[in-house]
Amino acid sequence: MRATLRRLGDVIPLPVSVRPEAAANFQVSPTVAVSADPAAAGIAEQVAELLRRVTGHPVPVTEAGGSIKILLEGYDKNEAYRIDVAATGVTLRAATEQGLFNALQTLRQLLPEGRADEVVLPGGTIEDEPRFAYRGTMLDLARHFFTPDEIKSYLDQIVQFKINHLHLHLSDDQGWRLEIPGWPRLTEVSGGEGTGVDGVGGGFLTTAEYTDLVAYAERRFVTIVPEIDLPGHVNAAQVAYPELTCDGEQLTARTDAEVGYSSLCANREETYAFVEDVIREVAALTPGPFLHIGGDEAFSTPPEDYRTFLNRVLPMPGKYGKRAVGWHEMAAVELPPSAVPQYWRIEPADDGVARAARDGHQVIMSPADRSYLDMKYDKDSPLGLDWAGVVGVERSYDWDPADRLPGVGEESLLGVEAPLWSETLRSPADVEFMAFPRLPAIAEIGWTPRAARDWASFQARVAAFGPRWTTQGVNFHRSREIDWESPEG
Ligand code: TNX
Repeated sequence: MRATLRRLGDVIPLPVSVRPEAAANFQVSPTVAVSADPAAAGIAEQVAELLRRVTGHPVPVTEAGGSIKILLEGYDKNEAYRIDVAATGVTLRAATEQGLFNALQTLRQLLPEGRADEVVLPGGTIEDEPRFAYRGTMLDLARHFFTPDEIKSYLDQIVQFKINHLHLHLSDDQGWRLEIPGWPRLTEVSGGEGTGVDGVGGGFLTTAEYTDLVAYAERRFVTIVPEIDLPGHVNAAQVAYPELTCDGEQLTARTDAEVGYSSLCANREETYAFVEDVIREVAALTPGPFLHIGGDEAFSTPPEDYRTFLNRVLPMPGKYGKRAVGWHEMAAVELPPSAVPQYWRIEPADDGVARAARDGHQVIMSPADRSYLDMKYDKDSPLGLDWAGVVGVERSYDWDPADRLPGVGEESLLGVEAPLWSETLRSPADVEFMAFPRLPAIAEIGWTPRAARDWASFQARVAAFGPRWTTQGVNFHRSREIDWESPEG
């Protein structure tokens, strides 16, 4: 089949600078080869593999002489890259492998997704770098567990949009999803079958599986951000260890979707011994800089106890070499300097987050009425919740994190994250349905300069992903807000 030639700027997220040059289109010939600096051999092999898949040509990787060149040079910024497409060849340049990996994602979108008889890359130059360092999404493994292979497959999907952080919500009232050395009952009792919402599903990651997953993510330049939700959302932990309640009573397992009824006991030393063990073990298993301690919806923790608890616990990630991230309720106390509040509510202002920003804290922006991937698209959505309203594709795109909260401007933002809670989800296809096409919208908000963003342009570019996702076998919501392209070929 003859694939349609894409335009140089038909990429999500939209690159910072796109200079097309029609006379410079590059025809990928049967003798195409990839040449790379030895230090970029890994990326070169991935570029070659991409071209093999699309063209069917052998595409060898050589040290010199190939018409596709991969160079580790120029740019001092970690994630920046440049692509030059000329009639005679293509060059990918970046100072780091991560920058080259970003270039590879752009290149992939400029090519057809499936096999094509004639493959032409649009001529010209792309220069690109992200607006924010943190562009994330979150999977809730507690309400519904997803296996390591399912998480890896989601990782492979999200990196296409230059998402570089995957936050894993690993514990909640229903289940505990990460093995913790010294506390075996957490996963033996609260990680098994039937511990998902409505008693559906269950499971947990062994430390070996988690380590393997983190390494898999690292090879794709994705930082895993593990979350242990404290001091609320802890019923699963307390069922496994009754000594984590205030009076030692044996609680019963719960698989309903209520929130706010459980709490650790702020006035018992056992609480802090447990929490410190968990934070130390999770920190030891996690190479990335962040450790998320939750802090949300602690409705059954008296406010004074909440502050006591956080004042004891917030320094712990730092003690084990990590930056504490927490849902923005944690801004009720004075935060350690490196701590990052994550705003998740729908209100137009928040005093705690504004104060944290004024004190120099970086903030992650995840307003539920814009960035929550678990909200229904519209009232007819078969999956999802609607407590923050319905969130269509335009609604998820057409906002800006730098004017979401008074006192929290561009310079206070670490970035954006799109959380996906899994109360109503049962399968990877459900995850994909909720994430696509809204996650690409959030990815573009996190990457593309604000002034360059435009809903009509996004609408047109995301339309090409209909056939792409179909070819990839990835589910998505065929939103009527998008005029989806017909299948490739
Ligand atoms: C609120 S967002 C929660 C979660 C729920 C979610 C559902 C947040 C920090 N807490 O416990 O799963 O709403 O949208």
